[in-house]
Amino acid sequence: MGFPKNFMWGGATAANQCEGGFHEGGRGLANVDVCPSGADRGAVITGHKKMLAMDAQHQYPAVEAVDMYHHFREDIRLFAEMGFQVYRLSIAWTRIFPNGDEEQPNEEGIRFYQEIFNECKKYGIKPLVTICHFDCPIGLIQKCGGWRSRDMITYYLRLCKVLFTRFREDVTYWLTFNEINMILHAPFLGAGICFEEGENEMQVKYQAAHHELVASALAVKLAHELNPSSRIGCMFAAGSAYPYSCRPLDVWEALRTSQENYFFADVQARGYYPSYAKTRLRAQGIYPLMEEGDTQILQKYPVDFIAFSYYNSRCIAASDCIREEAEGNLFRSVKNPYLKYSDWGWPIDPMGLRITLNEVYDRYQKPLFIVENGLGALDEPDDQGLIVDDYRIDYLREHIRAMKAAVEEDGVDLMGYTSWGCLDLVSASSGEMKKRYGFIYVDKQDDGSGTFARSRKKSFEWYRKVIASNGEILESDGD
Ligand code: BGP
Repeated sequence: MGFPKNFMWGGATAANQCEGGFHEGGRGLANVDVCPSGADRGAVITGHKKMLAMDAQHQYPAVEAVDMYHHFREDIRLFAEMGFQVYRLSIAWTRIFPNGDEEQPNEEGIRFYQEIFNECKKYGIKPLVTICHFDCPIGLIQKCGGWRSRDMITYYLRLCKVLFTRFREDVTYWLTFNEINMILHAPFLGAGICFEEGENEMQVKYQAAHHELVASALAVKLAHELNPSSRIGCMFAAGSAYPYSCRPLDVWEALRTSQENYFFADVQARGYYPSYAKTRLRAQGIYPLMEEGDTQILQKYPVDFIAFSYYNSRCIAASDCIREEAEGNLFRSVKNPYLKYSDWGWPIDPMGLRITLNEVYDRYQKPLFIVENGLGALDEPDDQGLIVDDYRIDYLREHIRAMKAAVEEDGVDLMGYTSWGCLDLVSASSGEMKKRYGFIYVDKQDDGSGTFARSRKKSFEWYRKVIASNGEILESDGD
């Protein structure tokens, strides 16, 4: 049986992590530009260190990133060579509205994305566009404090309207917010929020979440009005929460963690706040302000499909159980003794992808799309200058096998798969270049050196065969 014929294979990037050209084409400054690499990054992305401009003491990796702004033709040609049928990219908000609150968009920014879509079309690649991937204009952070303000809904919808109208013929698949649940873990990155001394952070985060959820529902409405054939999805960072043991307290804690993670998609897919969230928020004294009509908006405009990133599962223990911690996709959890770990300490759990796919599909019964998955690793060229990334091939192969089992044996309705960082780009959590995910190596190093030259890693040819065989050929040559 295998993958359905119309299954979409491809790769994913985000504007701030690959484009660079931060001051070109009339682009304005965004939160993502002022997130430095190094020790302060954590405090900045979590909203605990206010940095709304660049200073001389820090390095800002998004400024140049991997210069896709000037290399996109070459990059898309390479994607086409691998046989991509879909390319997930995001729009840099400040290319379209440099300050965020202009009445008219910046035509140069629109032209840039039009050229990208033209290139994709040339090769028959469908764009899957994230409207907002960790991206908020500094102008709006200064004006209204980012998504803590309800005014953001207006500015966001202004962006959506321009995108849905101007790219009506080019884009069918849209995602409203990347990893919307990241508001809870990296609120400056996810929502442009800087906390004030002594304020109730949970209240601010859930207020911002409410604004994004309403904005997301209104974007669904607008997309369908402007183009009834468009399909619009939510996107959250997934990864099942396993109980550390079968002790009921551990099982309970895992369930609670999992509900916290599903909260956003629950609202976006089902159209209402789940009762566990309402009750628990109230119990903590958190009351997000809602306007009349919000409930109806959420209810009337659920998403068409559910997209998610999957890097790893998480292992959860009750708080009275002290265990060794593991790293993960901005989430921490306890170390799972049954799993291997990446160079960055992230668990590697292909079976967890099958579990997650089943869990998400059971919960929502809507088509799913895996829009991020991959291995961040140190890539060292061999004597011939080739990156022999068998570890990446192993990781992806096992995850694709798990995905295949979910489709073939469990009946999960899966639209496609875009592996993360199909060409090397800046890491979101650490700001490093040396944490590489790509099939395409980019000569750009953490000290800022490098020519931006692109070259094919061993995984490039492997993925080409995977796509050409619609996921049937998964072994690499010589295995
Ligand atoms: C997700 C983000 C991506 C990406 C990925 C890998 O959280 O949506 O932007 O970066 O994780 O994470 P990292 O870059 O931290 O390795």
